[in-house]
Amino acid sequence: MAATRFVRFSFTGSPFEARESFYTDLPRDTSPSAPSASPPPEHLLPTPRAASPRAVARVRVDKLTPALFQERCVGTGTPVVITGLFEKDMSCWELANFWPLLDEEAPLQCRIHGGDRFALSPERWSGRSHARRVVTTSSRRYAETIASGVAQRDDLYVQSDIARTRAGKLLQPRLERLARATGLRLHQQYGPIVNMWWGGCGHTEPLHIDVTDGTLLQLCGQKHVVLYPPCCWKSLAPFPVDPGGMSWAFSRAAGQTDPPDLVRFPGLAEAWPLRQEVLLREGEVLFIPACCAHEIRGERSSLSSSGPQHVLSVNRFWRTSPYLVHPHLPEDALAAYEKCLAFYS
Ligand SMILES: O=C(O)CCC(=O)C(=O)O
Repeated sequence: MAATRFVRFSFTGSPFEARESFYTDLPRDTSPSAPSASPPPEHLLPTPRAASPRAVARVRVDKLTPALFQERCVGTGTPVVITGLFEKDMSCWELANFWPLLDEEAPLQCRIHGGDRFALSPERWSGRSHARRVVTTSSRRYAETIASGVAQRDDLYVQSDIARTRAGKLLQPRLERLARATGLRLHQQYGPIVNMWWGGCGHTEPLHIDVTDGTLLQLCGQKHVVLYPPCCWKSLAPFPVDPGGMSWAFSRAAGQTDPPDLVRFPGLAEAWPLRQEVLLREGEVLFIPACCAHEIRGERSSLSSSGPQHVLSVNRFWRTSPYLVHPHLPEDALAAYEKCLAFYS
């Protein structure tokens, strides 16, 4: 979800220069669990007419240094999957073990999208949401709707800051380690947020950007993620700035499949060949750079038993230089960002 609360940061110095993607000398994850099909680094360089989406590189957390990460990933707007942050046993994040780690009675806002692909139909959205409506629930009741299959049937989704819960406290040391390894710094307004994304299998968060760097930690189930380099955002049909309408951080070209609709979205002719795809597995972390558009579908994990399964992740938005955001926003969004959001970088 797009970050919406930021403070102003004034622009000084020279305009930001366009960034190029590269992976060349990131130390790659060569552990036995790393996917053996990863193409060699030179295949990951941008190939504007590539027929199939490019892969996202994987790197072990213990191979990272802040200088390397800042130069190769933050500075270039390059997503990467970070492995090795969690131990192998992820059972505490399974549905039955997880929901009691939240405050049982604390209200959670649950979005009801509807099982008719409403969340992927921007032409049907009205107002400021891609959900039909929002209801209040609790972790216990929501876990029941997942276990009964209702959450999947009606495409329900919960997003909430769980930093103060037992689950959030369990995750803080991992997030601190991630910060030490990457040099990512706490966002001045969000602070140590632990932003939970919780649903049944099959929900898709439609194509959008965040104006901060983000890290998505996959705790249960897996996520299929499509990403576009930050330079593509203007070609991806972003919503215009409209105080009563959908956020300008979302795209009208959500839910595209191959081949994309180039008649309605001619900008996709440029952007589509530059997209990347990754299946984010349990225990992995995806670094999503600011302005890197992403669409994320939750899926059942192939490792799990046949019982009810939920898809659970948390993300954190990090402090981000406006210089990394500025070149990628359309004019109207840039004015809105400067007015109220860049303050909070
Ligand atoms: O996992 C999701 O459903 C959305 C996550 C997201 O948009 C993000 O991490 O920025």
